[in-house]
Amino acid sequence: RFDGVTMAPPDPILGVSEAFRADTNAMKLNLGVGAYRTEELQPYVLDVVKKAENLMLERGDNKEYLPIEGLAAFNKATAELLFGADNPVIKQQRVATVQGLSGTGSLRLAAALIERYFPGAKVVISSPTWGNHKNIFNDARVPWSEYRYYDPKTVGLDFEGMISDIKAAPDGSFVLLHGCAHNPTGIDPTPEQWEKIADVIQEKNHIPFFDVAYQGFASGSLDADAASVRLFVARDMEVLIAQSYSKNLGLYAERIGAINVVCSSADAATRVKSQLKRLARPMYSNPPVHGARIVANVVGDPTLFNEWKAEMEMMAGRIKNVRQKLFDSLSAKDKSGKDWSFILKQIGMFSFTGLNKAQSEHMTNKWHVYMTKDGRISLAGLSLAKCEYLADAIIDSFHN
Ligand code: PLP
Ligand code: TYF
Repeated sequence: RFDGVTMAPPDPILGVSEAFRADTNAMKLNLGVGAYRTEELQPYVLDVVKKAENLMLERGDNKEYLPIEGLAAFNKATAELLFGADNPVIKQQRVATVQGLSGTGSLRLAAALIERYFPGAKVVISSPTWGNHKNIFNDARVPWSEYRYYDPKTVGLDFEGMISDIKAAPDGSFVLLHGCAHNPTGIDPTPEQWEKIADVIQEKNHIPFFDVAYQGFASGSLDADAASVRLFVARDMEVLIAQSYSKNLGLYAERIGAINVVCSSADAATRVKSQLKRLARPMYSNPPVHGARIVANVVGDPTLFNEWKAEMEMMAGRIKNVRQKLFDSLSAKDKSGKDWSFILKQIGMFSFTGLNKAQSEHMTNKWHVYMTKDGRISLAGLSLAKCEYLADAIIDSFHN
């Protein structure tokens, strides 16, 4: 009976927030979870979100069930944001788009599709990757293995390793790629490297599977951050893409995202969509409406859309400023001659510091700086005012 149930380990990312909440020290700093904070380190609700919510109240929108595939206006908007409204795949109706429970739920639905229609097919994921990827494929019973990605020696991309591991994967594997702002490393391939990755994936008959959790949040430009996905789509490949609005619209708790499957014909897209709906029905039946309406309203209204872009630039800009200040503080304080420029090369919400587990623990135990044990820090949870303190803590972690 339930007596026999064993204790589950805490989540390596969300467990950090739990430990942070329990710490009473005034200097404590939560750089664990990837969630945007203001310079005052407070959560931030975007103005455009509040405006969209006001519109929804004024209109008296109801709470009826959505169709299984989600809100039509959202599905249209989300595909257009991802591919660009003029993309031929949209005109040719070759994309099956289904609203999902944010990025995680959309990935999980895609995993269920792979398990059912590609039995035995493997997903290859980067080493390292967002920790939840492994949980998702394990629970969906989809076999996975890793390809090399991060090179600790250069604190950069192990491009040769990546290419040779993707080549070595069985033909027809799914290759999981982060669309932009790779989590946790903050290291993305260059446009030339993306082309070579696409070459190998095509050669091997693999299927690219994108996780797009940071569109617009990495560079501040929605189009630039979708360039990797669009490059594959332009090659007429079949592509799988999971999207999330947690970060770029700050809708973390609304659970809004989508799964898109680019197919070779409109007919195939219709069939794939029918199967995605069939998978969703017994899992959660239909998705929540609130976040979908917010996205549809923001993207569908030119004024709100422009305001959103400005707020995204503001958020991305604040993170860049903090990144610069942390680099400056470390370079000024550190007498060891270590080159900290990798911090400036990384993009997105995180910095992969190269600190090991013992150093991460020292940061937490002595300095009350909470971070994941892999050495990742969320710069979105850092303020300019706290950069010097963090630099002192990081340098101190090398002397213990
Ligand atoms: N994928 C990556 C790489 C992420 O970093 C995240 C969130 O941190 C997600 C997916 C999913 O987040 P959510 O389920 O909130 O959309
Ligand atoms: O910080 C990260 O990498 C994410 C954050 O349901 C997160 O793990 C937290 C909760 C959740 C999805 C993502």
